[in-house]
Amino acid sequence: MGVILTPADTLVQGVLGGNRLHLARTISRVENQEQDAHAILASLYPHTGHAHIIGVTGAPGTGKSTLVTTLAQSYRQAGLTVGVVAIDPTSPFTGGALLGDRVRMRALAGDPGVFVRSMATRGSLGGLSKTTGDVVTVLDAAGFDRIIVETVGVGQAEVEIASTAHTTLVVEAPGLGDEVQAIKAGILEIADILVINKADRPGLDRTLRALEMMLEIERGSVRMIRHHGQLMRVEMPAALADSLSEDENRWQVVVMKTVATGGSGIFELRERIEAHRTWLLDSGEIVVREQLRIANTLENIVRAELNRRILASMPAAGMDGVVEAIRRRETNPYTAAEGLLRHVK
Ligand SMILES: Nc1nc2c(ncn2[C@@H]2O[C@H](COP(=O)(O)OP(=O)(O)O)[C@@H](O)[C@H]2O)c(=O)[nH]1
Ligand SMILES: [Mg+2]
Repeated sequence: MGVILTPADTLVQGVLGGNRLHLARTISRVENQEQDAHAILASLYPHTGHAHIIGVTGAPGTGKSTLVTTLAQSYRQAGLTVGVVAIDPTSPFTGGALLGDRVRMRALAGDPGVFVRSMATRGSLGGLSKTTGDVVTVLDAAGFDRIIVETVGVGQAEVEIASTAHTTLVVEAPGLGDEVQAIKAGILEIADILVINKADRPGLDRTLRALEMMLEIERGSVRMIRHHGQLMRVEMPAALADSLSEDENRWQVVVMKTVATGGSGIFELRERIEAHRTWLLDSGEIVVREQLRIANTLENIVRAELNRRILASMPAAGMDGVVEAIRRRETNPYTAAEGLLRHVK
């Protein structure tokens, strides 16, 4: 409709040359999965691998967007450039938390060393949008030193962020009470740093104790055992616990306290993130994380492409016909699936 699209080559050159308008357009094109999106990403890919990617996840309202904003400002003070990707589930009532994020992150506007992109998950509950990894690729190619990805932690999403980021922050807030107790064990597996934000709020000590106890259990100095059906906390002799967690090369997950609105604890948090980055590089663990990231990316691309091909090769009413045939027991889902796959080119 009279819209002249910027050629892909121009966009790629623009992104690599630091043109913000071209960067924004490229991200839109990637996000909307336009036809030339893969070609653009393929051209940008050789220029990636520079950024350190920081995932920030946690329940809604824990102050993640505020924390990301303050953290980005802190990185700017240290002379580093920052790309931010904020992902929020779309709310059918307010049109999404995007508006709130934009307001929250307004403090970052006007700084050429920062680029903020808000994305909606379009229906799915929290988690990563399908194209989050691609947007990170674009920002990485654009040369940002740190890329911060904010996601709402809803079950599986927490695990997804860990395979996208180099360093994962899990954010809690005091006063969530039972919620802290209910944190799934999985969260400790993905957290490189635990953050209690809103440390100015009542209930800090209780939250801190709950998280530290979970960490102790993880470290092995405390064991939970079942005795006559009751869960009991048993302290191991310090020497035994020490010998079990003697491994000096292991990263120690700690709990950090922050007040994102006032800025306290932010410098220490930044230092801890940087310490994790240094540990990843020195220990060689960075290779493992990169392999995980790449395998995840590859799998997503293959799955999306297969999906597209299956849909494209299916006759318009094909699926309905097959479903009906299965309902009448003329065939079964297993044989029918084989048949559908045979048409995929
Ligand atoms: N008291 C206090 N409020 C905070 C703090 N950090 C964020 N908030 C407030 O908590 C609310 C939710 O923050 P937001 O960053 O949108 O949380 P998100 O949903 O996790 O992204 C906002 O009103 C913030 O101003 C903090 O450290 N202390
Ligand atoms: Mg938010």
